[in-house]
Amino acid sequence: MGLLNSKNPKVKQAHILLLGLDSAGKSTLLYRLKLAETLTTIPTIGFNVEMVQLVSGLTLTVWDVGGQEKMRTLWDCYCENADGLVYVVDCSDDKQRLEDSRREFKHILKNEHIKNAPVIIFANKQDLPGALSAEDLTRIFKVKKLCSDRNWYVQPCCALTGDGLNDGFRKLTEFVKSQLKTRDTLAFFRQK
Ligand SMILES: Nc1nc2c(ncn2[C@@H]2O[C@H](COP(=O)(O)OP(=O)(O)OP(=O)(O)O)[C@@H](O)[C@H]2O)c(=O)[nH]1
Ligand SMILES: [Mg+2]
Repeated sequence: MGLLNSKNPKVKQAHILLLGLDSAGKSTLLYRLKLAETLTTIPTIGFNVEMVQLVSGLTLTVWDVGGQEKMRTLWDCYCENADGLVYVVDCSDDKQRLEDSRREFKHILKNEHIKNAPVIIFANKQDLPGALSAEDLTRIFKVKKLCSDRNWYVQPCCALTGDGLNDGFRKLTEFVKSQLKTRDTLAFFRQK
């Protein structure tokens, strides 16, 4: 993956929360990004945490939290310290599941800890016939309205092949760096 590089000296750290319904493709995406391999996943009970180094100089600690219904009630507990949210949607899901995903997305955006945190939505499983496009997902999820208080981007992808992942994480890096810069500047002036 073009973004991966373990030798960049100007490393900054960021915590990223990776959410989405069960079977959206979160763990597949995470391991594709980290290892450039497609791993056979099993449903995540609890969470996976992985560090991923990007060429941009940013090291991401990615928290991949299980998306099954009973686990979604715990998502809020993972928001503290998150510098960015990556939300994965299975674009081949039926209407009801897409509505469930939209509802959960709307809910998590209200969490105080990630109030202004940037959001990347991965419109996943674009390889499947009839998959919802990134444009339609943006419209159906009302992303423009829900994310009016933060930086956001909707990236079509296929986590199985890795298509679209670099572009989405490049955008995330851009947003997170700008967020961290603002935070550093504020902290500097508070110390004065
Ligand atoms: N066709 C297709 N299948 C995918 C893609 N991404 C993931 N999958 C498949 O979707 C299934 C679920 O993927 P996971 O990565 O385990 O999903 P998850 O979001 O981590 O699910 P939980 O851990 O239960 O929350 C697996 O069979 C993956 O191989 C994709 O882009 N295209
Ligand atoms: Mg998983």
